[in-house]
Amino acid sequence: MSTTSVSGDAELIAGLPAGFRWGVATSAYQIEGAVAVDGRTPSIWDTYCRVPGAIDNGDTGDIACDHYHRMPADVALIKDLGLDTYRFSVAWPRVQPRGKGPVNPAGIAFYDRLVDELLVHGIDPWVTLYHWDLPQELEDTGGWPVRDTAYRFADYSMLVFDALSDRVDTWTTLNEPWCSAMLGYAYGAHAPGRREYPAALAAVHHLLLGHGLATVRMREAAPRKVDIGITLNVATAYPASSSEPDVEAARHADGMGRRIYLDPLVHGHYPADVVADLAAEGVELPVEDGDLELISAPIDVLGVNYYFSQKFTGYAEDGRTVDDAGQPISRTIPLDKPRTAMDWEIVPEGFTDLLVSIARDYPGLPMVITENGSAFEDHADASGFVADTDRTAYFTSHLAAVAEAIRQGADIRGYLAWSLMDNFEWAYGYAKRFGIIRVDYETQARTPKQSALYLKDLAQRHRGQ
Ligand code: IFM
Repeated sequence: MSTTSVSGDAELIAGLPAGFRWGVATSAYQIEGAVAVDGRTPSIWDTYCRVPGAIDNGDTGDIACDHYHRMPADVALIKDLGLDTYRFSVAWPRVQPRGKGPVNPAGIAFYDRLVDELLVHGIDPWVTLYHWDLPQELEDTGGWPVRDTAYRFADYSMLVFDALSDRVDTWTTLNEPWCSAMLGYAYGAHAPGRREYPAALAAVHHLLLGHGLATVRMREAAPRKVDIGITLNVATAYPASSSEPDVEAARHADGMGRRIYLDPLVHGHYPADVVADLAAEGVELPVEDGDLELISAPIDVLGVNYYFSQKFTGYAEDGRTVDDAGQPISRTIPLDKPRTAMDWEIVPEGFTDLLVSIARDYPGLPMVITENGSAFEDHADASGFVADTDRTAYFTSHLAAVAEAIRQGADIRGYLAWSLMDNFEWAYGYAKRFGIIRVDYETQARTPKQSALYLKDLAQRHRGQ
């Protein structure tokens, strides 16, 4: 494990290159609300939120932060924080209801206004095309485990690209395909709540195929130079010891979490060890001729979302190294670090190690941190202000980790904090708060937290240096 040598804000700022982006990120279902407005149809998340027990407290995204109706004021908040980039996602069922047919004029008009509002304030819009809100009708015909969904995604992407690419410079196809595939189809923890391991692996491939199809079509249609990429949630998998089972367990975790995405995207093939692991489980990726050429179409930027890293062991608690099915054990054990309210360990050195390893294994690929942040138990004072020293410290240590990775040679061009404001944290509902701006869900009042003022100050000082 590397140690982070950048300490102190001045040193941290000095370690970030000129032109480094400072921004914030959100996603459509987590903030917009207005789920039945202007022709939007249900997504898999609208459906999943109705499953009893699926979401803490029975919460839904029906209203969320009501951003759909408060968008200009929210953009003004970003402007007040002096941030230069806003990464948001487009709701597929808003723009293309039921996942087929022509663009919905009222739906795309919202994003059209949002882009204009951002540009008026000098903020760069960064569009994510898919942040998990698959139109329900496409799940009804099989969802991501079905190949056709990749083609539907490319068609939808072009509707958005045609409408906004005259003004939007940076495009992310998918946010965190691991979550869509594994949480959605293997573990049943996210919409659509399925627990079908082979289907989840088919989803991995079709998500990547959708990315490739959309990337190629957008590139061909681009009216000018635009940056196109994908965002992955990735982490460092540390072996618990140098014993063979522990090293194997970490290799397996790294393969399933990181290399199964990055190798086809950058090198044009799935990792041989991962393919062998899957074969041992009786699973084959549904690759057809030409798929890997599409998936490895060149990208301009890799979005990295980082929250925590983990340690892996190849031993079960009783010391066995295989499970009842004869498969090798790979399970996490604590690193013994402090934790956030998500119960995620705080491992900034894992961030440095991750970024340096990506730079080493996939050279020539510029990176932007498209999400990084933390949930803590916030306590607001009477005015709504939260003195979130814990979240602020998380930002300091993780920005220092980024600066350290840059010092070690990684090409990292920006940092977008997750998230602009408290929002719907998927299966946790509104119980977990990641925002740098507090949202009072009773009144929808927004109040910048201490961490927001901290990031504002850092960005300002970095620009002024
Ligand atoms: O809220 C999510 C986001 O939608 C995707 N990345 C991780 C965040 C925190 O869990």
